[in-house]
Amino acid sequence: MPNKKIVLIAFSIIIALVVLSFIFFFVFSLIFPAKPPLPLVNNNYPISTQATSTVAVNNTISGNASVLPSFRVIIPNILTVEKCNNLANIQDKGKCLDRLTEYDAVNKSDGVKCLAINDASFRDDCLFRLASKSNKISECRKLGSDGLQEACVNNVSANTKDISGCDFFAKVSNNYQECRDRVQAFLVSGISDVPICQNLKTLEYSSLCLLHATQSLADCDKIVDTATKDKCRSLYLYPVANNQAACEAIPLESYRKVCLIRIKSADFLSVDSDKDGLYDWLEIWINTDPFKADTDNDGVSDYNEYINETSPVDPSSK
Ligand SMILES: [Ca+2]
Ligand SMILES: [Ca+2]
Repeated sequence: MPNKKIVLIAFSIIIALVVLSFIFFFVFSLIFPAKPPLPLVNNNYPISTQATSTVAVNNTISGNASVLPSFRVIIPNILTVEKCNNLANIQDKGKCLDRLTEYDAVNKSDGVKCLAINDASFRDDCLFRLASKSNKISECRKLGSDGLQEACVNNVSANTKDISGCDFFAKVSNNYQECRDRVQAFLVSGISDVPICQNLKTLEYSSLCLLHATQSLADCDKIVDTATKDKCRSLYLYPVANNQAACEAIPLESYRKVCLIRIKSADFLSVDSDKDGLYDWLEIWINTDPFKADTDNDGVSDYNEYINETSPVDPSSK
């Protein structure tokens, strides 16, 4: 009997230790959380700093018929084969079943299952997500169109931080440059890398690069070049500014003015002050003037330069 009692006490002590260690790690994670998310991931500029960011940006520009599928299809938990089959409309039923198949294929990394999807956009969506999940350039080549293959390669290269993946593109093409700039933007990890960001030719990646090279607003103050420091401070201050005083404290004029519009506009994400086809939030991100349709005065609008991949801030490029 006493032995049984000892075993019981020992068992209770072990349980107590396990519970205590869980409490300890929970409290520890509250006090020392993992690196906090960058402030960009909010609705003030709808740009994520994750590898899929440009795809989201390209899909948001008005008038730009994007070749990319809505690859972030979220499958509601409530969707079941039975519920799909109960849908009255035959097309809704088909799409519902396709979405379920896609969900299953991505979960199981089953490319053959993707090919069984009837709807072409869901099928491509499925292959795109699988390729991004496997992070293999070879999987990107299975996609149905050049545009999708390119988007996929961009994504995989940025995810794997492997600049050699960009060799997929012809070396003289803008795509090659963009792909490399993108990977660089994800490779940097310190103030000493800021010069790399300054040398990137793809405008949106220079902003992203700067955010990845710094960890906080305080890091911006360590940058020697004044213009880059102001850009850095603006990138951090803009998304969290939610009143007039906070907006007015932003160093760069374009960020400051767009911030003041944002806090007063209920429909800010579709505000295009200079009516050139590029939203204000995007223009500050890519360094063009949101209040001037042709920032570099070369006769070609910012929108056309952005779409044609010439530089909207360099008059010798048009
Ligand atoms: Ca505009
Ligand atoms: Ca121009």
